[in-house]
Amino acid sequence: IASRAVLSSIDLSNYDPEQSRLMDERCILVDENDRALGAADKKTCHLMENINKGLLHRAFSAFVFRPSDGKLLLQQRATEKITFPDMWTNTCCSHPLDDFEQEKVEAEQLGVRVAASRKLEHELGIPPSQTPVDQFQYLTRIHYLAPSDGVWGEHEVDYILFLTADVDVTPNLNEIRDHKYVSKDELMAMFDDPKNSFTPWFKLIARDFLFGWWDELLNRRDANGKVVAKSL
Ligand code: DMA
Ligand code: MN
Repeated sequence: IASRAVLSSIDLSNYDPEQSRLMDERCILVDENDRALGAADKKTCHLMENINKGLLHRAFSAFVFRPSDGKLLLQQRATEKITFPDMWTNTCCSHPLDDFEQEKVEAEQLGVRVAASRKLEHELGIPPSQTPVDQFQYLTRIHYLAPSDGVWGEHEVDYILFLTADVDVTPNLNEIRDHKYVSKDELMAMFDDPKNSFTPWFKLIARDFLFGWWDELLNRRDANGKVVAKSL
């Protein structure tokens, strides 16, 4: 598959320079069974031209819940993002990179956990000490394809990771415009308001996994009423 990907002539100079630079990161290419096949730069992986030929890469979607009230931390993607700008989405999404040995480790989903901790710091400024890799609860992996605009899109095997933790947020404004904590009802109201737009993967994961899991999470509290994180 990788050999058929085009080295595209798409010019990134009209995009934000930092986001253009990040297009040089190297994603892990996988087959439909999530078997690693090699690597390709993020730009190549996210061009619909290549996605339409079957190019698929590994990703994660992290969801951080606040222990005191079980609210979910959302982010609104920055206008500078090349794919899916300005959309509301789960706490943090990105890719384990071929650039880092640790992020290629598949046992216990270590690679995606390490990548999640790294990107929670990069995008939201959350100290890695607040996102220990063994605290993430791995739910499942989903294979999905979603166009962003005519040129860009996503085609991923996406690992869903939940974390219940108190975190200190210092937004990286090149990555996120806004962030907020929402309850399940508040999120449903956001979904119902046509003024808001959401990433396709967040809508999908919310529908299929999040809402059911959220009820269970809220039922697991300690003697002080704090939400308790437990393995599934
Ligand atoms: C990519 O997210 C990953 C998923 C699951 C869609 P992203 O576009 O936020 O990643 P990055 O910020 O690293 O480009
Ligand atoms: Mn991707």
